[in-house]
Amino acid sequence: MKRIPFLDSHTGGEPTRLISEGYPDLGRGTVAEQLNRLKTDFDTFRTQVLCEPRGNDVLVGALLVPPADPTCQLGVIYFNNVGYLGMCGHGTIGLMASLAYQGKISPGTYRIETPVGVVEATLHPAEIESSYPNRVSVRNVPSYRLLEQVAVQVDGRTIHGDVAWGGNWFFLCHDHGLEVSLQNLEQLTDFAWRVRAAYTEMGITAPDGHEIDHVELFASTAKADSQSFVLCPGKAYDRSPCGTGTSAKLACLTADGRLVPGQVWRQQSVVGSIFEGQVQVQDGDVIPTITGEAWVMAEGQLLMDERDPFGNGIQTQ
Ligand code: PYC
Repeated sequence: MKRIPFLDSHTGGEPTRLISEGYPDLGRGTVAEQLNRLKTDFDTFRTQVLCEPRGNDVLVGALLVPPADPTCQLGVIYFNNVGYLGMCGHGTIGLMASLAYQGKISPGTYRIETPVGVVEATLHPAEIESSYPNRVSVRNVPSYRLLEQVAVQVDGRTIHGDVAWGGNWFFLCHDHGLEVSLQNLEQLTDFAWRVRAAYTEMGITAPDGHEIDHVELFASTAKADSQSFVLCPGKAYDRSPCGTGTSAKLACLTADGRLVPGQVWRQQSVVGSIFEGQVQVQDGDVIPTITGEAWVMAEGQLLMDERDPFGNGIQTQ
C-alpha cells in the first residue's frame, strides 16, 4: 500500500490540499519544467490525489517542489480536477498557513517559484500567540488586461467582458444581469459556462493560444468594493474571492484609472469571504498583492491500494 501524506486547509472557504512528499520524480529543472514532466508523464498522480473518491471537484492541489531559482525558498505546482493552474492566490495563502501549522516556516517573507513566475508570500504573525499564523499577503506576478469589453452573444443577448491575466486567464463580466448569491449558484454556473463556450467559439484566447478558462461575474455589495462569482476551469466555483482573479480585476481597475497604487480594494466571494488587494506599479508593470486567511482542517495519509478500481480517480470531464 502506497501512502501519501496530505494536509488540507481552506482559504475563505476554498480548499487546498498540500502534498510535500510521496510524489513522482520530476527532475531538478525549473518549476515550469517540473510541471511539464508531471503533466506529460505522471498526470495520474493528479487524478489520484485530487479527483473523487479521494478528493473532489472543488479541491486545488499544491505540490511543494524544490525551486530552481536560487533566490526562492519554495517551489509549488497547483492543480485541479481537470488540469494545472499557473498560479493560485488562495492556494498560496493555504500553503503558507499549512507550512506554518506544520512548524516549517515562521512569520516573514518567502519567495516562491511557480510555473508562471516568482511570487512573494508574507506570513504575518499570529494575533493569538498560541495559534499558528494564518494571515498571508501574496505579491503576485505582474497582471494586465489583454482585451477590453469584448462583446459576446449568450442567450440571444450581448454581454461584455475584459480578458485579463492575474497568474491565470480570466474573462471579467459585469453586465450579466444575474444575482450573485449562494441561492443562485446553478444559474451562475450554467451562465458562466455558456459565456466561456461562446467566447472560446469566437476564437478568444491568450496570446499563446491558452484558453481563457476562468469566468468572473461581478456585482456590487454593501460589504466590500465588489462581489464576484468565479467559475474555475473544471466547472467548480471558487469559494474564495480568487487571488489570481482579484489580481486580474485590480489590473483592469488600474488600467481604467479607478485604482491607484496603494489603494485597498476589498473583493468579496459568493460565499462572503473577503480578500484585500492593492497594486504597486513598477517599470510600467501592475503588481497586485492579495491578503487573506487560511485555516487547516484535515491531515493524514492518502492510501493507494493497487486493487482499487477507482484508485486513479473518477474524471468527469
Ligand atoms: O485563488 O487564484 C486563486 C484560485 C484560482 C483557482 C481557484 N482559486
